[in-house]
Amino acid sequence: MKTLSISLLLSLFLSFNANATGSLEFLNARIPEAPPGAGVMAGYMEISNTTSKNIDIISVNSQSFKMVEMHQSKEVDGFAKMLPQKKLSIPANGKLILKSGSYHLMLIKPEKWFKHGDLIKLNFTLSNDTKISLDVNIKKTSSRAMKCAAGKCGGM
Ligand SMILES: [Cu+2]
Repeated sequence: MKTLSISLLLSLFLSFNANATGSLEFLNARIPEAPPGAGVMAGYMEISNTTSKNIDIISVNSQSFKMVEMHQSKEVDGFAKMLPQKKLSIPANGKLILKSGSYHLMLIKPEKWFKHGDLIKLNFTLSNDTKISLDVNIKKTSSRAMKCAAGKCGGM
């Protein structure tokens, strides 16, 4: 039963440490502010895997949004498209960067208008049965970045 108690301890530890969990580390997480009434917002961040095993993010949700999807922006036949992803894979001892024109979180139907300085809690479920909560700031940004946040720009 030694394994069990260690994983219990680990999950206690995880629940108090949003940013450094001993498995995934989140850097520079931000959600660009969108105009009032915008139906979607985007989440960007750098996710590092500090373990020697690949880790997948298998779902993301937030109380502040109706739905959170994992997307990849890609040019298909000359058009910028967003392809829904079933998971985001972070390689062992590697990282995945969520940014405009690439992988990102698509935050769908905000419950209200969120503006600069607001804090959004994102809940990640990982392939290793771990859950991580992360507080992410809404950040004011340029109009181009805002368009990108709404998925209306190509690769950048
Ligand atoms: Cu998207």
